[in-house]
Amino acid sequence: MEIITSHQNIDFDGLASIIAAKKLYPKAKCILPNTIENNVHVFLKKYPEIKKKFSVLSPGNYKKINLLVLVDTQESKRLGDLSNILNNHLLKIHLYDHHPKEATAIKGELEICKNYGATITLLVEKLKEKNIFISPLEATLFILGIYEDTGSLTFISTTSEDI
Ligand SMILES: [Mn+2]
Repeated sequence: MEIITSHQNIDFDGLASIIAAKKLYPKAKCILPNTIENNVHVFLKKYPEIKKKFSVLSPGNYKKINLLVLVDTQESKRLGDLSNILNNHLLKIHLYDHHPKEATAIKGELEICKNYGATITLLVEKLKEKNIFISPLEATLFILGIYEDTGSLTFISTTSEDI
């Protein structure tokens, strides 16, 4: 089983990045962390078509996971209970993240990490490279991720790519 997930207390960049990564990994199941920021919760209530893209993963199925696509974090301590799957030596990990790499970072077979203002910016780059269609609602969610993580393009971490 392939899964795509993000950090606990998921924010709009995490949510947007999961939805974008699903377009690169169509067979993977999207998994929400068990804690969600309130504004993301409100968004998911308002847009059930996004909410329905997510599956529920029970700990009983952790052993079946052979690919973890992790977006907007590289830290096992931000995964909560799901960090247990990292003990599986056969697990492959693909990372997409914009945070500076810490010594404690998870190692991935594939690491797409750039110091952009938001992770969704680097995933949108990938979607554009592959000419993958982005719907108006997806574009709205993606821009929410960029706006939240860059303080509406005002934070010093904002890059021209985010704009
Ligand atoms: Mn982020």
